[in-house]
Amino acid sequence: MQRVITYGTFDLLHYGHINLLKRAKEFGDYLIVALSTDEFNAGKGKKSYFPYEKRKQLLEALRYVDLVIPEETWEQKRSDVELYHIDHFVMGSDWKGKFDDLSDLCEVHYLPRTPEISTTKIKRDLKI
Ligand code: C2G
Repeated sequence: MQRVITYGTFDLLHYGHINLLKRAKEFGDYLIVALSTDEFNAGKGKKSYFPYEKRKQLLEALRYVDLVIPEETWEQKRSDVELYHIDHFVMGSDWKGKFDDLSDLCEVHYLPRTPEISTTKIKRDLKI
């Protein structure tokens, strides 16, 4: 049983997110998504359109996702990897290099982002 984890806000869920989650799941058998809470997002200077519970509901409906846990701090990744016995840590390439310190605990993978789509672009195009 290979266990995978990834982190993010996943607001206005779109095909870039789905592509990431699909590829993350391909590293193993069980995918955990650590979903940024509204409070954590405020710390990132982000205000999501959907609140945490709605973003969680959307992710839990996806075939690739086995468990959604809250992401409340930047520092929780190491303890998450240990607590959930993670074998693969996966993030999009915009985070390349940022989490290499976890490579003593698990394999760290940065996957190419899906070009030309982002939550910011959706909001901009819809002017919300
Ligand atoms: N992503 C992608 N392609 C896109 C948009 C997003 O591959 N077109 C990926 C990002 O690289 C990230 C994941 O989808 O791995 C979630 O993206 P966000 O919700 O924007 O997450 P972010 O704000 O980067 O938060 O502690 C880590 C942070 O919580 C990550």
